[in-house]
Amino acid sequence: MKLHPLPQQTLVCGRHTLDLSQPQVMGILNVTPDSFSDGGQFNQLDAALRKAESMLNDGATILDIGGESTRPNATAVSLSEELDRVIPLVDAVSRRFGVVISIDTSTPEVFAAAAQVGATIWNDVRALTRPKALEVAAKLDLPVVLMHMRGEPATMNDLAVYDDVIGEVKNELQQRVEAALTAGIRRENIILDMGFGFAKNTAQSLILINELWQLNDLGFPLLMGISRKRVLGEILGGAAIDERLYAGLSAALLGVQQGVSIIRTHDVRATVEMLKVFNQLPANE
Ligand code: 7PJ
Repeated sequence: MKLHPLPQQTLVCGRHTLDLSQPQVMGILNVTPDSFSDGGQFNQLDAALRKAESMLNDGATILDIGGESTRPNATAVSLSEELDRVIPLVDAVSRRFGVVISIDTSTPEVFAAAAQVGATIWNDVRALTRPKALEVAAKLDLPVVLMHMRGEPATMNDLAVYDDVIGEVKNELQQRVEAALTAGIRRENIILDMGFGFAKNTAQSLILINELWQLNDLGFPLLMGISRKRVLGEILGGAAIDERLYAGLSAALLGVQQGVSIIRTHDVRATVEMLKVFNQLPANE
């Protein structure tokens, strides 16, 4: 049961091509100081590389590397700090593994430097709104993920006011698409994301889960990131982060049934197994 046809079957990411005729799994590789907190720089890089390898063995085809926390109360990282966290890891992953690397950043200097050492997707929760972001993305000519958010992580929760969640998310994404196209970003390079956890409360997230198929009207591949997020904890009546796996898989399955092409997740193996059920349905083979 695939409810929606895809706008495009492949995504060219520099020297790699992703097949979007079946949903792809993007494994999350965070390098914020709290993610691998067992000591010195080498240990951190080594731990991150082992994590990368295990996610690839589990079936991830994209690794999403991020050095900036977007939690509502997170402290901002400086450019040099973000570069120090991200670039050595991108370089090492790119040399060691033939995988598509996306960078979760809003800072054009960070993505440009990462692209130099092998990153090929720019994943931006701020949808290329920072100065020079559109221009740099157009010049690099690599895929970009434009995610829906309102305001900044520090203010976004106050902006979670909608008359029509899906309609407004769709319109606001469409505005970012237009900005991107105007800046010279090619249509084939655009991926859209409804932005779970960013300026949406639980009730609004449930409406989004139910109606995200409507975003296919925009004509771009969709990415969904709901793994371990607070909304799942709230749906479950107060589940801790490590108790949200099954709820996250359920939401992701509802997403792929409605046309989502890329699932961003911490739990690669479980997600890949879940997708085997979906992929082996006669209509999806
Ligand atoms: C997302 C993201 C998401 C995209 C984060 C977390 C918060 N990028 N980066 N979509 N979330 N494209 O993983 O809990 O939903 S950071």
